[in-house]
Amino acid sequence: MTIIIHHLNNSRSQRILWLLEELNLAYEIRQHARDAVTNLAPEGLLDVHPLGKSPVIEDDGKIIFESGAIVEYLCERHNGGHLVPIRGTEAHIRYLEFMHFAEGSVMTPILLNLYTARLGDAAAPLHPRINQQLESHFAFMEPIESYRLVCW
Ligand SMILES: N[C@@H](CCC(=O)N[C@@H](CS)C(=O)NCC(=O)O)C(=O)O
Repeated sequence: MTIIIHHLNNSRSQRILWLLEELNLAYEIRQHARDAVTNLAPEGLLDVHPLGKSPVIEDDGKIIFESGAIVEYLCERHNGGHLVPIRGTEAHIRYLEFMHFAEGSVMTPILLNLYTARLGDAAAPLHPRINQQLESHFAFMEPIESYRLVCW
């Protein structure tokens, strides 16, 4: 059965499109366009999930939300085992760390940066801390040779 992905432009849904391509799966895109003024998702997404957020997929009668959960589900259900390190290995620990790092850590300064940009000068006192956090998180994500040797 074809997987349906509810895709919102400029969103985390891009992660799921990438994975669907990596796994060579058949899928259908239901496009949802951000409002040109508010940049928010259209109300139609509320018909798919109560939070009205993307990504959401439909597969085999199931509706699945939350990008990290969708990634794990697709790998487990649709032959993505080669992308998931074996449990109990160092590589699997790194996999878990970065699976949660995306939403649990790095997204906080990214979103603070986006939202405070709308406040203009009122947000100026917050910028040094937000910038420092953005820099440290992105530097951390860069592949460091010694770290890679230990992990992969
Ligand atoms: N933690 C969720 C976040 C979902 C989320 O916030 N999606 C954003 C796009 S990246 C969205 O739909 N925003 C539209 C809105 O809030 O109106 C995930 O990883 O799927």
